[in-house]
Amino acid sequence: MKNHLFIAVLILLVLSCETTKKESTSQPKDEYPEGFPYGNVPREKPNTPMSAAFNRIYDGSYTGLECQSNELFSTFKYTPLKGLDYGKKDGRISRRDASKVIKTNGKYYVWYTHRNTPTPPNAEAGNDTIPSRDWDLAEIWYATSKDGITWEEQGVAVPRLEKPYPGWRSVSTPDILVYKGKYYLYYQAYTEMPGSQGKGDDCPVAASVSDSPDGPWTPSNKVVVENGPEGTWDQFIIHDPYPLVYKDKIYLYYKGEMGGNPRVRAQGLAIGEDPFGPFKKHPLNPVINSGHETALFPFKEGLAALVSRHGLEHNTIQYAPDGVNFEIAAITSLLPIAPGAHVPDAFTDSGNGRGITWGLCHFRDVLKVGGNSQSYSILARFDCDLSLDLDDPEMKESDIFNDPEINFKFGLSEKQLERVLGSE
Ligand code: AAL
Repeated sequence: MKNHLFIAVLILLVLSCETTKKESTSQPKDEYPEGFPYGNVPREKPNTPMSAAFNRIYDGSYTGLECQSNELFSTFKYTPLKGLDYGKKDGRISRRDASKVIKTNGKYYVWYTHRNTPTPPNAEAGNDTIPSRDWDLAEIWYATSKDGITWEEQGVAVPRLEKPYPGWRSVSTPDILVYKGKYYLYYQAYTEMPGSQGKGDDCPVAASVSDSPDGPWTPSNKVVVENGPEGTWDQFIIHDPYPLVYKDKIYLYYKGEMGGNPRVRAQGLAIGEDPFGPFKKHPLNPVINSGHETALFPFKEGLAALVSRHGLEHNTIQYAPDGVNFEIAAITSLLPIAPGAHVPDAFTDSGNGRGITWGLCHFRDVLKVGGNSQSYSILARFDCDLSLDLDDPEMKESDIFNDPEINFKFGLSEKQLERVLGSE
């Protein structure tokens, strides 16, 4: 009995010390009479003076009070695909820039840039048979899958077109639209070698239509999303066409490059009612100030976007309640490159978008030879929790513990080492 009493007294003493310790570390009462509350981030904005940082949590554009409760925050996990053959893995066969993944006929379908050339890409030596870029002299191929990991390549969907039609040099970077019972593939349609005559990766967008996801595909044989007029932000480049059905129309997002050194990439929006156009570019273009290949998906009444790689707001997930005025909803890392998300409600225009949990992406420059124009790319799968219908706490972890060797692989360049060692 005495022992139990002694233990109880001891516990009470410890607890009272703990409380005293916590109180002693909180703000002095006279500065914040109420003090910023202890515990997780309060659900309601506290009635106390707050810093810009904490005001931002409540009044900013984030869609959650912390990572765990932010439906538009996720980390990303990657899985290699099975079933796709890259030959001798010497840069001659490449797959990249996957479309959105759709499910039909009881299986998943994906379309992508497929290149199979006698040599790897060579920016200086490109010609009628040597590709100047990883996506030059390419076709649109497709594959199907039961589980999104093992894929069966079905072959070509859209080959290079005949001259002089747009896409005779190369067709790449496809995306899919299912609209009024038909299937449409949009793609970058090259009429000259990327990078030729000192130009950039210049191209417009064309499209093809089919009654079936398995084809045959009939080309538009015309440009569907035009380059902008001279002197405008998208005068040379219309990349990464990405159609959704939203507000009863086709909302086709795309990447433009605004020039500059390094180039500034931004995302534009063109809206149409006929899949082969005309598409009217939004007067507020560009609508996203960063990113590169940008996957978007319906979320609640608006649209969300995975904004990766480039720009002031790279590595963010953004949200526009109107599909036009995007704000930062979350900051993340390890975003997929060239994501082709599985977006079950991409074309349903439900007004209550549910979000995404996986898709395909690519890893480029696999040979690590020069830039990505000297090598090849592989497709891979990404998983995440950006869905209102999934609750996967592991995907809400922001703290990534990589094997240190991964970080050491991205060590200082020779030039940096010289600077650091002061021997410059
Ligand atoms: C991709 C996309 C477009 C570019 C090139 C191939 O990531 O942005 O398609 O043209 O790179």
